[in-house]
Amino acid sequence: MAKLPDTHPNLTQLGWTTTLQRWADKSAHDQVGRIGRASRGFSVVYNGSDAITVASSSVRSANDLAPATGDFVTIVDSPEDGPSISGIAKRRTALARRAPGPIPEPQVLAANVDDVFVMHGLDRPVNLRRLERQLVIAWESGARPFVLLTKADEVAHHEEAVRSIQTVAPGVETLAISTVTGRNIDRIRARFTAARTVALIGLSGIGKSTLVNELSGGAVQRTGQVRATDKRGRHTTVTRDLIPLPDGGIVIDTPGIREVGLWQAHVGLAKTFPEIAEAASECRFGNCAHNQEPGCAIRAARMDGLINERRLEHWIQLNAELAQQDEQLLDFERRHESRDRADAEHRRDAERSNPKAKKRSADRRRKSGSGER
Ligand SMILES: Nc1nc2c(ncn2[C@@H]2O[C@H](COP(=O)(O)OP(=O)(O)O)[C@@H](O)[C@H]2O)c(=O)[nH]1
Ligand SMILES: [Mg+2]
Ligand SMILES: [Zn+2]
Repeated sequence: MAKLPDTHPNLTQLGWTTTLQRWADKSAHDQVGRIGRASRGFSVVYNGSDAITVASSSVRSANDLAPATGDFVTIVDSPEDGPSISGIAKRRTALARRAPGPIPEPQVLAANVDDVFVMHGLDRPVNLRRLERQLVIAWESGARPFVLLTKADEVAHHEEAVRSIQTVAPGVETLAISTVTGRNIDRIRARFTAARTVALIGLSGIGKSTLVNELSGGAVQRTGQVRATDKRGRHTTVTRDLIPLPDGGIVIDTPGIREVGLWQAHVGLAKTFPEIAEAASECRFGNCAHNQEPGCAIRAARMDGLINERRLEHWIQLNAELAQQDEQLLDFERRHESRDRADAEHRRDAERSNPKAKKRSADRRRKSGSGER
């Protein structure tokens, strides 16, 4: 696993604030910091002078909140077990997707980010449906999305590509960039003021880590060749890493994600499809299916040519996906409530009768390593 860069930003440069300090002071702690990389057993935390490794499992069992890259945390030092995360501050924003797998749960890709750069390579056709999904999770996070079209040096008509993307991403600033020619890199750099945090998302092989290296003026992230045959990148970046930049600002690099599952993203959906959401809000019936219902504002807008058919179709699908997720969650909660209660009682009983069991299971978790899948 690649090492996190050897920079030592102070707490303010990491985004620590007086509000966070007041939150931290509510409970006993030995250190505070920001998570640079979160893994199941252990996390790397920037504590204002160093990057230290701390156990992250204790909070998970305490309140079932898994630490994520970008989280602000309190840390307690134990002479026996070393440092561990004792608290996670409420997230100002959280970029999350539905975790891959059968269980309906979120996976936080980056916490407390200001901007999300949704990146696509111009060396292949932009997958509009993927772009729309990425924009939904980006808007839902509470951060501000941007679209970056990378490798502008590889195509002749990148301004045309930018214009066509603007119809898919209304209200989202879209830029064609190149780390080869330096195109628009200054404008990107200008976003990184003070402790502003930017997360990069997109498929692997599109130049996320190359941009990080360009911004940080060194080879902090490994980059990979793209296979010529299918234009797929190899996953050179395997963890979500927070990288403080030498001139201020913070970037979070992520491994390429193919599957952009939405997680409870009704707000993000409306912000990604504003023209459709607005029309839908004017339908006579709240549960309008936008087919043959009287007073359907979507149908009216379609007839006036105000709504793009492809976008409407995707919006309907994503809406259905979210509605289905709401159902699934309700159902899941109902079925698991009783089981969770029984599990918790069982755990408490076991720990009461054998206090060492708690420590042993923590040790085991530590030994089982911290690699992220
Ligand atoms: N032509 C061109 N190639 C680039 C550019 N940015 C990155 N690359 C190449 O794209 C490949 C994948 O880059 P990488 O940063 O590892 O992609 P990541 O998987 O998104 O992090 C590498 O071979 C880079 O050299 C660019 O602006 N122009
Ligand atoms: Mg990478
Ligand atoms: Zn309608």
